[in-house]
Amino acid sequence: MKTYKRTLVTSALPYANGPLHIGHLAGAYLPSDLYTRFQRMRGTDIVHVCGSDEHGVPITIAAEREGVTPQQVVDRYHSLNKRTFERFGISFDHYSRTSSPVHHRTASDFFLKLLEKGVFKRKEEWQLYDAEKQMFLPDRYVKGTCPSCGHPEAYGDQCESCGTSLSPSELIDPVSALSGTPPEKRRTEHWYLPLGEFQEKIDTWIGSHPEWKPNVLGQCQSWIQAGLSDRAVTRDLNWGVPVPVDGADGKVLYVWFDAPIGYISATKEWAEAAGDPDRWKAYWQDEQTRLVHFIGKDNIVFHCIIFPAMLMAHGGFVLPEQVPANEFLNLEGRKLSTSRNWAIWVHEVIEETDPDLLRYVLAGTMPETRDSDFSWKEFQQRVNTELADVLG
Ligand code: B3M
Ligand code: ZN
Repeated sequence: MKTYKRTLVTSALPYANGPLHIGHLAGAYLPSDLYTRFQRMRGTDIVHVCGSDEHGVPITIAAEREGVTPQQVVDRYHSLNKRTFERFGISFDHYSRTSSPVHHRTASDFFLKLLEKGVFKRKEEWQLYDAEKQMFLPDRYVKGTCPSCGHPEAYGDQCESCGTSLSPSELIDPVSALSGTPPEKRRTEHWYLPLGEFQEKIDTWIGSHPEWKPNVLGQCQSWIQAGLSDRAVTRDLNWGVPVPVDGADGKVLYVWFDAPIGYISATKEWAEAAGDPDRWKAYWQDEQTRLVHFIGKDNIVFHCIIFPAMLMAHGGFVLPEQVPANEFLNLEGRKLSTSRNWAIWVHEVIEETDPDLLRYVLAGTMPETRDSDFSWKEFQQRVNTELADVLG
């Protein structure tokens, strides 16, 4: 068995577009915290990093909806979520944010390194453009009639009524969600990561991890069997890490390109704060580091295929040793939903309940192998019988 000198734990960077709910906790942050606390007690050299994911369409949509700037959105939710984690007892060694200067530099340099190595393909393509707002429209910004169920308000990436995943060109009578006008098509250019070229390496590497959870391996294998293809790593958007190339005005790195690099930036900031700026390197570049990504199941492909391919393309980095992804937690038998306001908000519930009670119950009902359910009835029962009666 391989021996390790140190462990780096990362927890998925939550989007700073809303407050945290108990599904976030049960999916990634409570398991990562339990693991880290246990390893610390055993004397393991371990660092746990996280931070706010502050880029991409999830943020600009929230800003649009609330009628404020993206900066105001991320400032508000970054501080709220950081404080909520602290009060809930999630013991990160560092909680960063992707708008930080260290991150912008790290993500730019990473992109430039791949550019220099000739990794990317450049492709010209047609994209929908809102002439009134003078901007290209990401999938979510296009609305129209669903070709599958006829729902009149389907989005360019998905119909929320029937769940079909779509591309904007499939929508019937598409309009811009921003101006309501029909979009036109314009030429644009983007950088692509040719994932297909990494297919064999990724396949062999994942094959060397039969110990990964079946839900994780299952998703990876279905992606690999379908064949990996080129993925655009830039977007026409004015919110994000600017593409660090002359003539790329109005283009930013795709949020799923920059966000995982946020783990590296967070480790750099941690090292700097610890007074040893170069110390991050041991955690990312030394073979004897065990890298562990705690995530929810919707993030599996990014952490098990795309980010590892980026790390392989760059060279000099360790790859994840474990990616313990959890399934989803439901609430009283229904899917948690921020937009339908079906959630228990962590910052609210800890005003009324001792966080340790919630930690205890969530730890016992965590969706480790399949979706699980949280109910107040079960919370009451477990607290009364297991904690008050048995432990008490
Ligand atoms: N912010 C997605 C999510 O919250 C994304 C995770 C990034 S981890 C690098 O589900
Ligand atoms: Zn539909």
